[in-house]
Amino acid sequence: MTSLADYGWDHFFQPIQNTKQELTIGRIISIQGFTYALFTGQGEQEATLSGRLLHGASPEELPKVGDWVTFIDHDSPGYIIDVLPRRNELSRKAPGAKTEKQLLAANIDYALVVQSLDRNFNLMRLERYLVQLAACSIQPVIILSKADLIQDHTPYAYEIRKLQRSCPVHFCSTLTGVGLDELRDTLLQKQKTYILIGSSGVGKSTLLNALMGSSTQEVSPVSTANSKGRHTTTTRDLFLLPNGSLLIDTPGMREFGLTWEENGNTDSLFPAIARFANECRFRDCQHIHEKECAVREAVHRGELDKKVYESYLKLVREQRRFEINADDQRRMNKQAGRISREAQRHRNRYKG
Ligand SMILES: Nc1nc2c(ncn2[C@@H]2O[C@H](COP(=O)(O)OP(=O)(O)OP(=O)(O)O)[C@@H](O)[C@H]2O)c(=O)[nH]1
Ligand SMILES: [Mg+2]
Ligand SMILES: [Zn+2]
Repeated sequence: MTSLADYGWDHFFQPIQNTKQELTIGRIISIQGFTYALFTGQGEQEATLSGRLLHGASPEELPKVGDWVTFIDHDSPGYIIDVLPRRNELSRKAPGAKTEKQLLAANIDYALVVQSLDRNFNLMRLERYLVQLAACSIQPVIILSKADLIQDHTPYAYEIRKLQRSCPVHFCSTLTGVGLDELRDTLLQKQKTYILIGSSGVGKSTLLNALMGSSTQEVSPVSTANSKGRHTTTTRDLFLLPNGSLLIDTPGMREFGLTWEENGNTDSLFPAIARFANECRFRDCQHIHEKECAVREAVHRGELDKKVYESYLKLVREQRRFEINADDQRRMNKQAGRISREAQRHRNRYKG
């Protein structure tokens, strides 16, 4: 019998005490509209939202894949009552012009950032993923897929070293089987939750199927990495692998916008910058045009890659823009709330 622990339950998650009703605990494994598939310890079950969640919760508070929830299972489908406090949240800026945070999944131990070794490999896109993951407190593992397409791995490993991050880098191919045993037997741990992220066509679902040992997920019949727009996977789903680890497959992403809020920790999200930043003359150095900036000096000396430095400036600018827009948005929402409350009062007065 599969237990909650097999699905990643541990001492961090505490059921919210509720003496009135008998509540069951489950983990969200997939979402179709307002129907949620849960793993419960008694197997899989369907549930919908309780009225309180349906009408009172913000989009971020609604259950996401990976969430632990309490629910009432007297009826089928059951009713989800509460989302338990999350260990972390994987988010990005919602695609398009709007400044909104979109929550992709919850309670993730590691993100498998997949780039394929055709023309998909892009160091700066990789850095963007790694920065946002660090901001979400999720550890990354870099997966370079379709390793059968190249002869020599060393240039890729060399490029990634420029980011000066300590996360594992793993080459694999589902075609030749290279790297799969190591993934199964050493990298992916039992009862830990992993999420596959990356562009469409890099082979995320093919990799999931290889690890499952079955054709669980539909995969694109042709290699699509270079023809943008084919999105084979359309939902996020959590699977228990035969080796005991938990893996979420996701639709390919075109955009992975940053959403972190500045709280003085910017440099810590960029280890390549942080290495030198302590030596800057000014403690609040932005590393742009200040005198005696150790970061820029490191670029001149060739100890910090120029592209990595420039991507740092670009990502920080993007983050600032997000934060300013998010502030404006909050102010506007508050104002809109006030106006609609006043209008309501007005209407009530006339009614009464
Ligand atoms: N050469 C090669 N092709 C691969 C490998 N793995 C996957 N592919 C091909 O890449 C294509 C896309 O694979 P998918 O698994 O559907 O890609 P995905 O990342 O899940 O794409 P989305 O669901 O759209 O996000 C398929 O045609 C696979 O056959 C590999 O190791 N080597
Ligand atoms: Mg897929
Ligand atoms: Zn500096």
